[in-house]
Amino acid sequence: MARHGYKYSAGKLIRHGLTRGDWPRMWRRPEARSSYDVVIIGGGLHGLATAYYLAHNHGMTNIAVVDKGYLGGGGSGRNTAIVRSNYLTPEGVAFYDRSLDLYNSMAQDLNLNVMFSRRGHLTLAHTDSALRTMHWRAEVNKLQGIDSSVIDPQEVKKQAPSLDVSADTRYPILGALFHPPGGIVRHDAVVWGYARAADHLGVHMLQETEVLDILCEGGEGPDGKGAGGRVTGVRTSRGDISAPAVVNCTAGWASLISNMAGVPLPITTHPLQAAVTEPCKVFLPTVVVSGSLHVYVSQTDRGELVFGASVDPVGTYRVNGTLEFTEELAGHVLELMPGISKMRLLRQWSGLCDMTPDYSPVMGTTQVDGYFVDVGWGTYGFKAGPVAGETMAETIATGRDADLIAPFTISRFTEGDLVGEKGAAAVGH
Ligand code: PYC
Repeated sequence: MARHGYKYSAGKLIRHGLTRGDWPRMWRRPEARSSYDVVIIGGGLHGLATAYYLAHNHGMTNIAVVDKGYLGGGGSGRNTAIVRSNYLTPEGVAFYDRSLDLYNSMAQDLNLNVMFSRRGHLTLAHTDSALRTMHWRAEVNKLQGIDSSVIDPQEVKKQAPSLDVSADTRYPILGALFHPPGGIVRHDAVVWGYARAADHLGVHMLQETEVLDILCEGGEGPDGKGAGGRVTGVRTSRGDISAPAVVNCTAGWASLISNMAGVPLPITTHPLQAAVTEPCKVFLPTVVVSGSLHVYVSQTDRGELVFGASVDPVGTYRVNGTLEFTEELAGHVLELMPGISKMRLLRQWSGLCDMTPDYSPVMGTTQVDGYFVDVGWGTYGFKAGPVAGETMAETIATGRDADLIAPFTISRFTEGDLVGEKGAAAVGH
C-alpha cells in the first residue's frame, strides 16, 4: 500500500462502505504550537504543496499551514482546472513543464485519483497577428522539447468537431496552437491529496486562523519590518506563533499580507469569473481557448462545460457574478460552437487574481530574511501548484532560490529583468 491514505484491504474498504462505518478524517484539526520552523500563510494548493514537499523532500515537518478560511476555499477551489506548458518564454516553459510532470505522477505520489485527463489543448487564432504569436510559441516550445505545433482549421475540426471552422463566420478560425500534453485535473482532489499527504507527514493545518500581522525585527521600516530585517513569526486570530521562516502563499490578498512584512508587491487584484453548464453527453474532447474572444472551455468527465474568461477590468476584492460576464461569454462561445445554443448555464462563480506587470509570478526570497513569497499567480496558479510547491520547498530548505524560480524573484522589478508572458495567458486581459 502506498505511503499516504487509508491502509485498508479491498475487502475491508467494501465492508466499511456498506456499513457506513466511521471514515478516518483526511487530515487532523490540531492545536497550534507556539512555534514552528516554517509558517505558511494560505491553505490552498500552493501552500499545501509547499508544506508537503518541505516534509517529503527535505524532512522538515515542524510546519504550520494557516488559513483564515478552509483548505482550498480560495483560488484552488475556484479555477477552471486547466494544465499546460505551452508558454512563450523559455523560463515559463521549463517551469510549467515540470508542473505537468508532477501532475502526471500525482495520483501515484499522493495515492489519490486526481483525475488527470491529458486531452490536448487548442489555442485558437482568429487573426494573422494571433497566428504569428502561435508560431512563435510553437518554436519556443519545440526548442525545449515540448509537444506543441500550429495546425490548420481542418485539423482543428478533427480535434474538436463541435467548433465552427467555416470561413464565413464573424471570427474565422485561421489555425491553432495544438498542445497534446495539456488537459484538466480535478482541482479539489489535488488540494485534498496534498493536504492528506502533508498531514500524514506531520504538518499542522490550522484552518479558520487569520494572520493579522507578520512579526519582524531589524528592518529599516516601522516595527522592524522591511529591507534588512528578519522575520520572527506571525500574529494570528488565535495568538502569536514564532517562526524563523514565513511564506506568503496567498492569492487575492497577497499584497496586503506582504505589506505586513514591509515588502510591497507590484500587484493589482481583479476578480475572474467562470461558469458551468448542465451536464450533457461528452462531445468536446479537448480544451479550447480563444484569446481574441476572451474565452476558454473544457468538458468535465461528468459532462458539464466549464467556461472562463479574462479578469474583470476593474480592480476590486468583490467576487460578485455579473450579467455582463454571462452575456459576453454566451455570445462568444456561441460564435465558436453554435451547436450548444440550447444548453443551460447552471452556476457562475468568481475568484480573485493577483496580476503582475509581466504576467509572471513573484517567487522566492525577499529583502526580508526568512520571508518568502509565492504570489502574483494571475490566472495561472492552478497549473503551477505542484512545481511552485516543489521549488518553494527547495528555496526555504536551502535558503537559495531554486533554479526554476530564479527568473521570477522580486528583484526582477528593480533590475528591469521582466519575464513577459502576456502572449501566453489563456485570454487577453
Ligand atoms: O492560462 O491556461 C490558462 C488559463 C486557463 C484558465 C485561466 N487561465
